[in-house]
Amino acid sequence: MNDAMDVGRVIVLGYGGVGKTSCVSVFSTNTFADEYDPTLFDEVKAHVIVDQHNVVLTFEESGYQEERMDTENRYRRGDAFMFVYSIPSRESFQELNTLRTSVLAAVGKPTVPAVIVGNKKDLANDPNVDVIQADALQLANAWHCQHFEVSAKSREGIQAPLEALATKLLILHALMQAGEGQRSKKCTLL
Ligand SMILES: Nc1nc2c(ncn2[C@@H]2O[C@H](COP(=O)(O)OP(=O)(O)O)[C@@H](O)[C@H]2O)c(=O)[nH]1
Ligand SMILES: [Mg+2]
Repeated sequence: MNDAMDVGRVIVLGYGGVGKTSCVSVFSTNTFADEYDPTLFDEVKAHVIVDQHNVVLTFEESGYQEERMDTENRYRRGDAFMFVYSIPSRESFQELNTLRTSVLAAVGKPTVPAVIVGNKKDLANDPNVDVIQADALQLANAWHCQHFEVSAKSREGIQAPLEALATKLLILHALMQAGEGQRSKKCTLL
């Protein structure tokens, strides 16, 4: 197996308690804790194989308890964004638009590479389930990104957003390297 290729950094956003830490913990070490620890995790690396490439992604969790400047700097470090809501919480879903608007304002771009993840699918049969898939698909359509429903707890569907992010970043990484190659070729020619 070739050495792992570091393809970039994913910022994980969403309401407190939706399962940001849990999803990344499953991505990274396939571990899940029932206890809720509201502190943000430090950066976490996850390995995945896409297209026979051994890829490593770095995840960073964004939360509400940090200063605005810290949050903005965090957003600017991101190569891609994972927006997480909890399927049983309409409020956590509605929050995503506000979060994306803050990201776009911080990075000063009209769009960013992103995925939307609805977590806690294992609770989708609860009578108080609130986010229907059609609404989430509509949002993903508006943002031109992929949407996944997962359960960090049962692991259902959890690999798909990781692979989608890795594929996206691998392509961006390759494009960037090709761009740099072109530039350095021009330099030597000049
Ligand atoms: N039932 C269920 N609980 C989950 C799932 N993912 C996370 N949790 C629980 O939800 C709580 C908050 O999760 P956490 O990852 O810390 O949320 P964060 O604040 O977004 O990082 C914890 O008690 C987790 O055990 C899931 O897929 N299903
Ligand atoms: Mg957390």
